[in-house]
Amino acid sequence: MAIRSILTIPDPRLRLVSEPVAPGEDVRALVDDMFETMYDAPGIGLAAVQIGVLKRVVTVDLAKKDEPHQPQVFINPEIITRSDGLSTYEEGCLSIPDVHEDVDRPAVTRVRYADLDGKTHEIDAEGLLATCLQHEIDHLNGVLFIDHISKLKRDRIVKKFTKAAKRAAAE
Ligand code: GNR
Ligand code: NI
Repeated sequence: MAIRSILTIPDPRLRLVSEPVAPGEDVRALVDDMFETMYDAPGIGLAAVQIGVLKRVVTVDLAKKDEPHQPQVFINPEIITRSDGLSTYEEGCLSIPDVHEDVDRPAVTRVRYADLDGKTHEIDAEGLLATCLQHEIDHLNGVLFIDHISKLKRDRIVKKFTKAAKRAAAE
């Protein structure tokens, strides 16, 4: 197990589409590293691409700080249906540190995914789980939460991180 470093914008890998996990492929070691990295950060969700692994693997834990861990793993997750009704959450992303913006997304989604044993499941996600899974599935498709806010705000955020990365590279 290891804490892995988390990619931040404007790393171009965050814009790539992740590959499906093959039937029978063992991703337990990857999932262990993802939980360790996510709990250390800390975050409520993580997509494998955020640690530079382009596989369709997501970890989630929505437990509060004082509660026991509730680790959830979603392999090859797909949104099957979305509600018409939207809900708004203030989102953040470990790949865009210290930026928080309101995002509207479908309030309820039906999600199909495989577990670590390769068994397929379907769940109706609502509330924070629905938002978090949509945020993570976006990552698997190279989409970031800032793509759901105004272009003006997005451009400002990207510019700030691009400048900071250039300054860091020049040192
Ligand atoms: O830790 C996280 N919090 C969060 C809050 C609102 C909506 C989505 C998230 S996911 C984020 C961790 C992350 O970047 N996952 O990709
Ligand atoms: Ni994120």
